[in-house]
Amino acid sequence: MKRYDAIKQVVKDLDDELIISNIGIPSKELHEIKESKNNFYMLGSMSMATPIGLGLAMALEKNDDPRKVVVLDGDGSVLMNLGELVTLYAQKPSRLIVVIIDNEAYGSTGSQKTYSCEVNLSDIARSVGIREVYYIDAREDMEDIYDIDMKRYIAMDGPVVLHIKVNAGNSDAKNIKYTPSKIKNRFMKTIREY
Ligand SMILES: Cc1ncc(C[n+]2csc(CCOP(=O)(O)OP(=O)(O)O)c2C)c(N)n1
Repeated sequence: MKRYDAIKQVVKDLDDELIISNIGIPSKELHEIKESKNNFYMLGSMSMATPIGLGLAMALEKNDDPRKVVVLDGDGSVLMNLGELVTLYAQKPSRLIVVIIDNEAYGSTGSQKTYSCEVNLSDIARSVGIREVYYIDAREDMEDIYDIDMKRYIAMDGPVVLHIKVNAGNSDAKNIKYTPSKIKNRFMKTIREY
């Protein structure tokens, strides 16, 4: 499967979880698959989806807000900011699930290859000490076989890293219908609503 189907699998069972999606086409695909006030479409800052999710998860925990945060990140972005895995380990955000959708490419900018074909991002996450690291190879086109049980990962004490290997390729998802400030303000309202 490709990124689009992986996102579909990941979000199908989500309910009140807050979603931070990666820059570029992943955010457009989430917008098309499951538009929601719980989504923060991160438009401008490559490598910042996980750090934003980390800060949010830590704030929720501090405020006794039980909601979980799901980050939809990409291999190129994680590779560009590998230190975020160390920070995840050190901060231990119990309400954070980072889903790395690994297409071995900078998919949003033309699918140039990344080094995730050379290094294993799960191994890197484990090597810094993160305990809950799961790997799914979903590269074959067998969507029904790769039924991703997100409820299982949501129920765990974080940080959880779910690394999903997919085939490269973008859908023709449309542009997000909201301005960046609308996306931010709507999401901030959702955070405060609890
Ligand atoms: C600092 C910086 N470098 C490059 C870009 C251009 N850029 C935007 S998205 C992207 C690819 C992101 O790749 P990945 O995180 O693997 O996600 P994918 O699109 O493959 O799902 C690039 C290179 C940027 N926005 N910021």
